[in-house]
Amino acid sequence: MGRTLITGGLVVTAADELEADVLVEDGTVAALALRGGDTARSWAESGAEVIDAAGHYVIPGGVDAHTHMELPFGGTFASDTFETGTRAAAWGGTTTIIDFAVQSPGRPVRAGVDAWMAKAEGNCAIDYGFHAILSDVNESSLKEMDALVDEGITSFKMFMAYPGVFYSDDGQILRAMQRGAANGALTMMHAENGIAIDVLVEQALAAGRTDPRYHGEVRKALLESEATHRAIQLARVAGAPLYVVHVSAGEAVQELARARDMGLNVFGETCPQYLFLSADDLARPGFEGAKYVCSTPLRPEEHQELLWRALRTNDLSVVSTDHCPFCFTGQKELGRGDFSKIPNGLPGVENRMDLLHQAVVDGHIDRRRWIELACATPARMFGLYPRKGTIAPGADADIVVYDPNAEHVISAQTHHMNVDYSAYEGRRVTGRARTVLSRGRVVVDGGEYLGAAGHGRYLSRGTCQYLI
Ligand code: DUC
Ligand code: ZN
Ligand code: ZN
Repeated sequence: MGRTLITGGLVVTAADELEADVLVEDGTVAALALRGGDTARSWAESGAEVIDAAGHYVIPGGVDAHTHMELPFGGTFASDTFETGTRAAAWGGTTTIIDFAVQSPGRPVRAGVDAWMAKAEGNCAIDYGFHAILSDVNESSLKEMDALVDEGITSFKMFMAYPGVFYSDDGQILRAMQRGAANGALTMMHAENGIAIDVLVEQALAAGRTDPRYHGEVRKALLESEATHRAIQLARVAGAPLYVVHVSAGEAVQELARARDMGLNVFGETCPQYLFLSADDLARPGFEGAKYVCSTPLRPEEHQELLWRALRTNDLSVVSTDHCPFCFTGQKELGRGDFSKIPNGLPGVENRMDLLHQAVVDGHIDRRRWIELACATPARMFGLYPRKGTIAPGADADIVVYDPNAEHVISAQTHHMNVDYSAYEGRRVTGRARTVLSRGRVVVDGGEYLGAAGHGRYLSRGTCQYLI
């Protein structure tokens, strides 16, 4: 693969901002040299291929720790395959995804992992790893966790929602957390009280409240914060770490903040949709609101400021997408006349880096925090750092030359995700990935896709690197 020199840019990592040149050799970062010195000059004269990054940021590739390619859900399948979804991720400056392999009830966890490995193998444009979803916690699936952790699947998601589908009861959750406390696994939690939500769904439908906006009304913030509180207490009893996914309610953030103030190994993730969209989108006229149905649901706008604050204080420490796209035509439409049948999920894997850069432009976070939330912390949280999530000697050369001044308008007409609408249609943002390298290979450059399905490799992960 040879040598590449990325020169003239501002290198931004979670830790530093340096006017430096980056030397890439055989797919990894060989060295950084402050600009103007003899080292940088000698590299430039050594015949390396040169990428000019003047006027640009040089940042680590994004790490999206929460995606669902090809997920079977809500009577259909998420519309991005591993091929289309990872290609779209690369376009948006994300070079690693961690997707969820699903255990089917009555089947081994391993069978789900094998099935997801087979879907991804040979199809990904960028590197990928897996969490496992536990849908059937029993003696044998608990035993399986140990071997999976040893093999690099070190995080397990459970659901306090969706009775009869993915749901685990408190006893199952406690047992899985106890196992995690012993084997090093990180429990990821969908924290919503699904038993109570199902009662409210039934009542809403019986009263003729069938529109998409009722999806948000029945999935109450209090039922998110109650479940978050319960998950935290169960984790304390088990002595286990906890990572709460897709946090959307200010009340749930308060639960996380209290736990973190106690010094517990409790972490929270939110997603761009909760920062940039709101319950007003769910209430769009006609059936348009279906495009915005996801769980946890979009909240009234006043929650956004609480989420931004928590991202600054680290009570929320990761922004992932929960990319789970369903086309409006033929998929979201399954729920016409019954909001509970609208497949839950939003597209976004291509938009996350730009939306978070917009948050820098808007003054919600600073540049290093952008990289921390989108690259470094997810890599550390899920055992991939410093191979992923930073630019440092020895790291994989997953690098984005990012133009902080490029203005563009997000649209389904121009995005690369395999979905017929954009949740951010018409939104103008400043900043865009110009050149994207995955392990030293240029996969996107100046509006051209140069990657290939099968370039992406499976990542066996270590355990969470935040635990003490
Ligand atoms: N939770 C997720 O994390 N993704 C899709 C749907 C859901 O409920
Ligand atoms: Zn979930
Ligand atoms: Zn998800």
